[in-house]
Amino acid sequence: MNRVCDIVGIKYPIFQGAMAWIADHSLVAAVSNAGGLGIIAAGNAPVEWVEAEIKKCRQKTDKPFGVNVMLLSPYANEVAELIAKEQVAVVTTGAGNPSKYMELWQSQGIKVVPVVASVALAKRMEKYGADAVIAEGTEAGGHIGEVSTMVLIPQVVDALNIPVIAAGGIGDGRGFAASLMLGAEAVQVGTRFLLAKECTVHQNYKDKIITASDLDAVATGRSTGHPVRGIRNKMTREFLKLEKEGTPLEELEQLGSGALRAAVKDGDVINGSVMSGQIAGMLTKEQTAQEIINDYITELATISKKELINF
Ligand code: TUI
Repeated sequence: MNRVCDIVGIKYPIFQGAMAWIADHSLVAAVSNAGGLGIIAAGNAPVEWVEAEIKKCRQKTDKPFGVNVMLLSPYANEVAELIAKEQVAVVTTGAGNPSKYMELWQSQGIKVVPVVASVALAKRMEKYGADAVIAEGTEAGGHIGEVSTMVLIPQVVDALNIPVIAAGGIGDGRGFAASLMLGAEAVQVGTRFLLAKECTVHQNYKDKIITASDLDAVATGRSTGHPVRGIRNKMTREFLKLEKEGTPLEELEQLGSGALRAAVKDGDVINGSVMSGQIAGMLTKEQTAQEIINDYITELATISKKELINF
């Protein structure tokens, strides 16, 4: 029995992380059809795009899938209402506190699973009736918190009664097993699913992940209060230099805006933002979503059968 599988109605306790501009119906349906939970990333997209993606996803799978609301988006309110109207199975949220939407979603029977990066927000989410939380460590890609997965997960698990899903740096069955040992009941995987054959991100972006080494996924924007992790390139070097020089926030934000789209859609991995988790250094190949999920499950099974204590 796995509480997360029961709550969201999936076979394997593996969520696909919502990656803005990247996680569309093609990846999401593939992950859900493979027994995990695919999640459409609304990101900064207008509500019409999200609605069309939900419809296309429903044509490709009859399995549950989710939609993620990026709470810094100018369209967050409209996307939140769309999710209620469409009665999407699961909603996840990122980059903020979703409490003002939770009653609306719960009234429609939607499972609510916020992403948190601290114990304080995790506790608040449980109080508001969240069904589970995704606790995301700073190893993750994109917009990140400060605490590592290893340290965050057991503290969130101790503070909550609802299930915890671990995210950030979980690149194979070893990370999956470790997450379960820390008390998580499921994992969320972003960067590795970016390398899924069904993932429509530009090939240059995939190649940048495949060739990255352990030190290449750097955080920029700490001084802006919105740190973002991505693969080191001309853009991150310029951003860090400007930050050091004390460039005004507005100018920095201008540099960041549009940069993710440029990398994802145009393949501009030099001036664009190649958001990625620290686990990129371990990833070497493209696979189908089904192969990725099978790898996690078989590796976990092997580890579980191993004698872990043999001093
Ligand atoms: O949201 C993410 N990761 C993201 S969102 C994104 S799109 C974007 N594009 C350009 C600039 C910025 C974002 C790319 N990656 N992960 C979930 C996450 N949420 N990580 C950390 C948090 C978080 C942090 C602080 C959640 C809540 C929070 O505090 C909220 C509060 O009010 O207490």
